[in-house]
Amino acid sequence: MEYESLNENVKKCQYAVRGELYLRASELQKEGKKIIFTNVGNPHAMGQKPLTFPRQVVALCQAPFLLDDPNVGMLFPADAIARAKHYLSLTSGGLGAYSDSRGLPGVRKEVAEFIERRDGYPSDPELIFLTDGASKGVMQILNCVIRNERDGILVPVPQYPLYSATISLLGGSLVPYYLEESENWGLDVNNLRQSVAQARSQGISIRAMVIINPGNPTGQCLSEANLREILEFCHKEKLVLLGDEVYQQNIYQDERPFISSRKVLMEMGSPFSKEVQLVSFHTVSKGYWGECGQRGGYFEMTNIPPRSVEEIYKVASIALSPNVSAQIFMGLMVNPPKPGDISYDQFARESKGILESLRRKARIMTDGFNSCKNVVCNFTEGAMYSFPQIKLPPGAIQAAKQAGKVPDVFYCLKLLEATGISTVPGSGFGQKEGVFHLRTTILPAEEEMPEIMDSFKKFNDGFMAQYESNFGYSRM
Ligand code: DCS
Repeated sequence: MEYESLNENVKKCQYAVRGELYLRASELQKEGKKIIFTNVGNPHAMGQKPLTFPRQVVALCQAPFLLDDPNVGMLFPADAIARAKHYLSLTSGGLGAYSDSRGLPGVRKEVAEFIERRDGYPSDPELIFLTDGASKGVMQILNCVIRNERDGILVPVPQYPLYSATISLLGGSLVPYYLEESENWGLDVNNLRQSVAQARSQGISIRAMVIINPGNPTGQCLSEANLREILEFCHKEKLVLLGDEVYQQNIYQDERPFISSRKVLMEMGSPFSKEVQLVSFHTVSKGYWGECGQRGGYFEMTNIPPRSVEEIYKVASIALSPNVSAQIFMGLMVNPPKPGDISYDQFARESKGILESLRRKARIMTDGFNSCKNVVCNFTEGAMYSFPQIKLPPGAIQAAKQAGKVPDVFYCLKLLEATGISTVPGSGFGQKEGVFHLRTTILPAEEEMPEIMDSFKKFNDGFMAQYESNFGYSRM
């Protein structure tokens, strides 16, 4: 496998979340420097404790002999024991056996029931596939859609690089549509139309459109009206809508609660509800679960023709089976303890504690960034990130050029060296020309937050003073 002979798509593909900044941070950590990793939305790595109930259930499923121990009731609550028995009964030989390639039918039924409760419209378990994290689902679907480099996928910019990386890996074309920073990262359908017209003039046929709601890295929550416009657009242009809804539990304001694309689609009625093809993604990695390492996810298909569903099933079969323990996490996520259950109070206390802390941290971060010189930041309405714009003085851009670095990479490297804060440069998510950002997660421990923001401010304001001149700024 000589480097020269590798698949060119592999060489082209970039994934900034684990890019140059991450590598440098890992090096510094090895040298003994304290690093605050805010580059990945990985809550447990930042100290978040697992929710007790799901871990009890999965522990029992992993060690079923405990269920035969006469003392099991002293260690585990009765509802966790009952739930472990329930999930084991859904498997064909416990966690060590492959499941159906689409996932355990019993868990897919629980997911369908969750979707129905959430949206008020029935969902069909046959159209739900369980996956190893949402990432695998996105890759499977893009793999089915992209035929060649003339197939375009509309992707929001800034976007989460899973999309750009997978599209390059599969040899398709990413067609960007820009989110409006001055409109709180809203989506303007006129921008979409422009992007489509431009791509078509270059011979690209647009096949699908991605929305990330709530947004990564931008944190915005799409309004119902906006989702309607998007669905109408997909209907008119005959695009499959890929609704990345992995942050649906991560909402930090009350004006725009999460609303699923599917609910809006169903409410639009015929012909939209019967014709728009939609695939929605979810995961156990986010929300107040944050179980990234378990690798559990699902996608649900709406209006995808049965023959295409069959083909997607065939492709899923090549990987045999998604992780079975992760499927159980998914079952638990969509069917958590209910009021009156023995474990309910603890579960509610733990999950509420995590979400409330995230909400406070979103505020502390945004306010912290906005108090810094030449930094402006929209409030994190949802998801797990803050995405401040850094108005770099010409002197800094010049210095970056001399160092052979993209300006935001230069800034983030300096920040890392000075403070140990490891971020992702905005260019990794796609940027308008001449505008610079960085992304941090809002995940560091709440008690460490004021110190982190102080240290950021000290670095930033010093950096600006060092490079400032009177020639204007990078901001358009
Ligand atoms: N979609 C979005 C928008 C994401 O942000 C992520 C993960 C995923 C899908 C995939 O998650 P799972 O495969 O774990 O279900 N977000 C990455 C990020 O930006 N930081 O951490 C991981």
